[in-house]
Amino acid sequence: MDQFSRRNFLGAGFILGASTLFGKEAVKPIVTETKAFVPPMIAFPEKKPLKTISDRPPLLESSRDIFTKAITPNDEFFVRWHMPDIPTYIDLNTFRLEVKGSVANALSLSIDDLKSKFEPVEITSVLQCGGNSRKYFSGSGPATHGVQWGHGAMGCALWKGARLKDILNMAGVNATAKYVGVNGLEKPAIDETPKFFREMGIDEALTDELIVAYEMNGEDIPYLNGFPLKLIIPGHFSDSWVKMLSEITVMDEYRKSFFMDVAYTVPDNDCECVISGGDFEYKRKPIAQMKVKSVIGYPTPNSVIKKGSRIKVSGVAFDQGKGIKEVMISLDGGKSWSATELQKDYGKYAYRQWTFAWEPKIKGEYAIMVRAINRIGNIQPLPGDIGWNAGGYQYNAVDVVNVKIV
Ligand SMILES: Nc1nc2c(c(=O)[nH]1)N[C@H]1C(S)=C(S)[C@@H](COP(=O)(O)O)O[C@H]1N2
Ligand SMILES: [Mo]
Repeated sequence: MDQFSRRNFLGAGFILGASTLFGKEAVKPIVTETKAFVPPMIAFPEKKPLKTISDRPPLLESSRDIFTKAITPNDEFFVRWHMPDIPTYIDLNTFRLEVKGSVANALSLSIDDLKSKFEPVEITSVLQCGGNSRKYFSGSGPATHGVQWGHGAMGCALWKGARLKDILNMAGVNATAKYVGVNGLEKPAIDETPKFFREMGIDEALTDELIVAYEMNGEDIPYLNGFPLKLIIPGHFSDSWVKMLSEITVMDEYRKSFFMDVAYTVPDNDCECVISGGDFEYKRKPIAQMKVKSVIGYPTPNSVIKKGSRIKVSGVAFDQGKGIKEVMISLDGGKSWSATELQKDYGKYAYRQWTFAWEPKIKGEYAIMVRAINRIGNIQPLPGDIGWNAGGYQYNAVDVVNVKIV
C-alpha cells in the first residue's frame, strides 16, 4: 500500500471511530495498526536498486552494508534532489558553465575548456547530506522535519576537476566582491518555488580545496549525481555541493534565499541545538563543517550470527578534515570499549575504514557500538546526549547495531 492510500485508510478508521463515540452503531475499524513505510528498492538509470524514498524528485538512499567500503561505487551512491524538474538530457556541445557578476571578464566554459585550460586536481572526500541519519533523532526530541534518512545519505568518492579558485582567477574577481553564488540546471515545478541557490563567502570560494568536478571515481559523474559538473567542498555538508552546476555568480552583496536563510540552518549557539525553555525565535546559522562520525557497515541490524564464528566487524569514520585519531568499539552496550584497527588512509576528507575481529563465544543479544574521536579531540556524543534541532541536521551520535548470537 502506498503512503497516500494508507493515509486514506487511517482517515476512514478515524471517522468510523468517531461515529462510535457519538453513540451510533458500533462498526469495527478497518485498520487497527499501520506499518512503518518501507522504501522500495528501485534501480534508476546508472544505479543499482536503492532505497527509494521518493521518485520525483529522486531521493535514493544507500544501504548500510555500503559502509564496508572505503570508496562508494557510483552506482550505489545516494541521490538527493529538491526539484522534480531535472533535465533528462545534457548536450556537452552546447553545455556551458557561466561565470559572471562582479568579475572583470565573464566566462562561458565548455567541459573541454575545464579539462584543458585548468590544472586537473583530485581529492577523495565524503559527501554527506546535512539531514543524514535524521531518523535517529527520534526519541531525543519532537519529530524533526525533512526526509527521514537512515545513515545512507552519504558516500565517499574520488573527485577530479578544476579548482574553483583557478576559474575565479581567470574571470578576475572584482575587489568589491564578497560572495559567490552557485546554482544548477534544474527548475522548480512552479515558478513560486525558490530556486536551489547556495552561496559562500569569497574567501572560502578562493581556498585551494574547492573543486568543480567533472569526474567521480574515474568516470563521468552519474546523471543523478549531477552530470556534467558538481561543486566539491571537502569537509562541508553537501547541501552546498551544487550539482549540474551551470552558473557561478560573484556578488558584492549577500542575496537572501530560502535555501541559505531558512532551510539547512541550526540554532546559532554553542551546541547548535534547541535549548529547552530557550527562545523559540532563535538566531540561525547555515550548517557548514561536518562533525566527527562513524557508522557500522557489518554486521547489519538484527543479524543472526552463529556462536564461535570469526567475523570482522567493520565500518567507516570521518570528520571535517582534521583526521580520525581512533575508533573505539563496544560489544556490551557501552560498558567497555576496545580499539579498532584503522585501515588505509585516503586523505583527511575521506572515509577511514576500521575493522575489529570478533569471535562471539556466548549466545545472546549484543549491542555493538562505535565511537570515533578526531585529532583535535572531537568525540561523538552518546545517543542520549545529542543536542536536538528542529531540522534534524548534523546527527552524529554513536551508532548502535543490535545482533543475536545463536
Ligand atoms: N543542483 C542541485 N544541487 C544539489 C541539490 C539540488 O537539489 N540541486 N541538493 C543538494 C543536497 S541537499 C545534497 S545532500 C547533495 C546530494 O548529492 P548527490 O545526489 O550527488 O548524492 O546535492 C546537493 N546539490
Ligand atoms: Mo542534503
